[in-house]
Amino acid sequence: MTLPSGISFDSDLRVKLPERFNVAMPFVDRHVGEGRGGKIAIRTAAETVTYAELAERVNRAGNALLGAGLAPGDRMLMVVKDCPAFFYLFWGAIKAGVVPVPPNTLLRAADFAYLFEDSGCRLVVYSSEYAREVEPALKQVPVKAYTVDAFLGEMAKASPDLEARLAAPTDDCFWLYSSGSTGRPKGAVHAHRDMVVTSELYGVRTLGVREDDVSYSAGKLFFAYGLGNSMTFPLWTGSTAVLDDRRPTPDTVFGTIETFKPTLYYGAPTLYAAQLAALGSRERKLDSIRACVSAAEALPPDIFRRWKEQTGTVILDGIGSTECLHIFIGNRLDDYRPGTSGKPTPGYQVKIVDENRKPVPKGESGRLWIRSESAAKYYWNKPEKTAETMVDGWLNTGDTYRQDEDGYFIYDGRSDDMLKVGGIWCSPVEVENCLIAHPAVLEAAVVGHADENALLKPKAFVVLKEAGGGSPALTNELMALCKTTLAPYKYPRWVEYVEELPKTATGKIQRYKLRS
Ligand code: 3UK
Repeated sequence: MTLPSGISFDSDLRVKLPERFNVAMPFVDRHVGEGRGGKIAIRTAAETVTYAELAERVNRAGNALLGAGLAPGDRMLMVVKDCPAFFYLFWGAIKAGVVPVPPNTLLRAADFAYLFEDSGCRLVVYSSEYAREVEPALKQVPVKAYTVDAFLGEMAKASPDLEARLAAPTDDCFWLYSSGSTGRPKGAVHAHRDMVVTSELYGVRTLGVREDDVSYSAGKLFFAYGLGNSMTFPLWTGSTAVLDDRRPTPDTVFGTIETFKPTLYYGAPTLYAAQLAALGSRERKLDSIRACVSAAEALPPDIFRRWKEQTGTVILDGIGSTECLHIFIGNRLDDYRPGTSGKPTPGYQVKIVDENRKPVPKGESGRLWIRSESAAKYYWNKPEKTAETMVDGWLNTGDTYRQDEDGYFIYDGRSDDMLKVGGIWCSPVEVENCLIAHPAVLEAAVVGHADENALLKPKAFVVLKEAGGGSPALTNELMALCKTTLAPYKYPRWVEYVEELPKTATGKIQRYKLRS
């Protein structure tokens, strides 16, 4: 399909956009005019939504937001499961000039309260499934709020016509929150052009997404990964997205694939490993899929090999981030190497540098920096973090990488202590703080430990107040404490009782000494 009118990429793959612009126009509005009004944009187990219906509901949503008193530039926090209303809210906000902020839906009340405050949002819209955590947060930080069902009611009363509010391509458009090892999540502020860049340079030109594709992502829409996979790439190409709001398990994922026959499937290593285990006991029909993608953590080459053996399909590993918005180094169907993240996405500049920010000789390990037109502009309210991470147009990924002799990029781990658990960030400090809240615990250190699939999960080293008190019963108690206090995926899968923790002279825990 040709690029939307007024949009082009030059020979260096820099994007050219109209000076006054609203990104909802190429993603949502243009399809009706281009003859795709009757085409299905979204499929779920409960409904289908055509491009014409989508465009109208986006307008109604934008009008309902303005009707609720929001003004251009105001933030709207949307704690919404994977369902068509996610699209209406996100694009309706953007078209009306309101800034949508979709956080991780798995957070707890205290996290939500922080986000309400930090974002200064004027409205919260939430799926009723999350009421248990969102409503207590709303009591703590009062903000006007609707459930998604109530908002759909407002949309029904609103006008189906909405003039797009024009902006510059580099004006603030939407935010995504990203976490760090200490401190609170940071709102990464993205501009209108960023989704155009990722959809064309990774979606179309790297992965080859096209109009007849059906995309299904196990990674949810609130991740930058799922947001691209299930929403921006399908809308950019006028193709179809399949949404499923259930927690992904091998059963739900295989069931969805068999029912909706996607051509593109997007997962993460932990899920691929669980799917492989489940394939051992039951055959599944997966032949609609022409490409699988993996991101969020490194894909062990053994999972690549077994998946290819059992399904005949390759898994294309790629590294992306909330800050870069989507995959900036990735494998491709016509050029892949298992055990690597592949090569830079066309149009993305990449450098591996030492601690003085000087490029390292090829083959040596160093810190990975990226320069691209899809990078977040800044972190909301966090000038020091912005200055640390975003320097002269380059973005510090926090990852350690090296290049092999053929130019493929090999992941060497994080440069900080952060863990990816099932593809989602987990701060060791947060888990340690939870463990320390137990009356028997003096100190704790949490690190990543490889499970049977070579994927990292949290492991806790615990010093007790009274020596010799470690028991299986206490271990169960500590695990249960973490499961109920934190987002449940963060609980330590192993607890080891030790006499003391390795520390620096200044008392900082040396987590790297505990990794094995
Ligand atoms: C790690 C990987 C090795 C890496 C993401 C695709 O994961 C995404 O965004 P996040 O902000 O995390 C970013 C960090 O996760 N990582 C991601 N993918 C890989 N490490 N191999 C990989 N393939 O530490 C990176 O800095 O949650 C993934 C698309 C959009 C995304 N936002």
